[in-house]
Amino acid sequence: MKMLYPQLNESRLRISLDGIWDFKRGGESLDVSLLEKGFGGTETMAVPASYNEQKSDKTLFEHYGYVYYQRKLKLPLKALEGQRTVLYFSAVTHSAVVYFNGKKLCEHKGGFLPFEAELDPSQLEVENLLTVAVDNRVNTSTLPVGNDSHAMFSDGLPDFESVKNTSVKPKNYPNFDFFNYCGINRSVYIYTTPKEYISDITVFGDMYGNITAEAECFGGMAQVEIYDGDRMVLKGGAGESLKLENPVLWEPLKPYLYTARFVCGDDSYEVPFGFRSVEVRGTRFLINGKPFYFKGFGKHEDSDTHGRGIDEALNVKDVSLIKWINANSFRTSHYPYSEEMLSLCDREGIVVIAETSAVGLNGRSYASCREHHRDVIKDMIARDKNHPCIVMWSLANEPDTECEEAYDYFMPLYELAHSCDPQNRPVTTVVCNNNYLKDRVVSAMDVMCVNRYYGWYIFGGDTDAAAQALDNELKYFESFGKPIIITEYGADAVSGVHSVYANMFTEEYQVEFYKAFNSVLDNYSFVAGEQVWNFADFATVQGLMRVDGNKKGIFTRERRPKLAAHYLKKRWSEVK
Ligand code: GCB
Repeated sequence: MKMLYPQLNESRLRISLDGIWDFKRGGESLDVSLLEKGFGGTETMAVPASYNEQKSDKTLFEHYGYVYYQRKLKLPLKALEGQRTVLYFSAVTHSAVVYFNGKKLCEHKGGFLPFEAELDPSQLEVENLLTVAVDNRVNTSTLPVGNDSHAMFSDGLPDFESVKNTSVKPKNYPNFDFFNYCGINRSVYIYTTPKEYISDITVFGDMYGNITAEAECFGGMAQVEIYDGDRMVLKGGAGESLKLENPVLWEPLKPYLYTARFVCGDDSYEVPFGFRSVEVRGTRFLINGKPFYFKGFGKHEDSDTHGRGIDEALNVKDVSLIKWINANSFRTSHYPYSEEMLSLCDREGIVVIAETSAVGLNGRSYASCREHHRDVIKDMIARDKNHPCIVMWSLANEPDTECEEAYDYFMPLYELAHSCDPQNRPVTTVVCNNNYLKDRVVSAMDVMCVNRYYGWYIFGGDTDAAAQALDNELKYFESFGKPIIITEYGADAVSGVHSVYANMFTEEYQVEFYKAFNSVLDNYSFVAGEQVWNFADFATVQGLMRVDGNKKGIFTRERRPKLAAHYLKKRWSEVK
């Protein structure tokens, strides 16, 4: 779905619908009457944010199935007269059914990308009712992927079925390691455009000053003006070839942005953009013709109370910590992050690998996810194609790439991503197979992205064995003649737990683990980056492997540094 982020400017109005909405818990089937008629006796719920932790209530925390949001809204009908009026959701997790004044407006599957629907002027009243049903269930056809049940310890239990049928409540079994925070996680807007309007924009520059500036404009031809600050430096028809002599380049940690202003009839829209080129040449990842070494993190959108809801102050804080620790990049593990975060990274010069929500894919989900996976790739690239901060697309995290279907599943997606991206950025799939010799996908990607947990899940507590295992694996991957990025490696460290023996779960072990890994990485010139797992501690499902969440953070969930933060800060001030 092509759409532009709602913008307030001289041609467009933008009305925020964020705030406290009415809320009602539902069950496993959709109750259409709640959407048609609205509901009374309601709970309050903040939008945007996940609903799970907004109340001190375990049943809401663990809710399974639908919830309903509603709000009344008064609209300035005079101001909307003659305009196109659109309702825009930045992200509803994982799927939404939207009604406006009792009539179905739209529905959307996928919890991390925007969707919108035009409001019919004849349907607009001064006082309107907006109702939204949100489903948090994950299964083998959703991204991220869910399982039907937990087989693990129930196998072989003689009376398992009777316990299951009587006491086990229906719940999600995520096939991914982050808490399934759901709800209206990002902002909701009503915006207007003139009737003749710009529906899509492509704009970027390369390191030589060539500009691609195109606009889809209903009912006319668009013009484009390029600004350096307040100064107009170029002007032409959208789609014409434009070139700026000696542009200031967008560089990692030294960003420079120009603005492209598109005009079509009465409509206008501005996009900040940068001049930068990305290329994979041999074993190097080049940004603006120079080798770039990724230093940074896999992250999450995760925080106390907000859950996975957008938190702009936290985004600013995280970027400042990324700079404090001398890193330069992160991956949007394991789903597309908010547009606000990407715009921030454009401004701050943080390099981003943008990932889809395809996490937890296995042979079973390949058949049921294919079409949705294609939609997510198309929609993510349509939304994010202009951002200079994004230098690579990741199709998935840790799918089963040993199984027979894997190659035939991923290669069409790889081609699709390339064909959707006007900048033709490199495309990867992040893998983590136990037997790397059997991987059918990673070496076919532009960059090999590998997650590795030697010293934790394999050879836990033994950094010498971990280093040797990593060394063996890197020798194997070196033969492909492509760059490799270690996109995850890490050890849980419970903040405040120390030991002179550097045992697992202590802050000391986390440091020893990174020292061992990094000493191996430093021996291989085809290693194009190290992104540690994870930036900060984060919430997960309960389980034997998790101590109140995943503690592989270099920072705590509150963003306080662990010992390893000081070690990495020093290393990253010295390395490459
Ligand atoms: C992984 C996953 C990540 C997990 C991490 C871990 O391989 O990609 O989602 O959180 O391992 O800590 O187990």
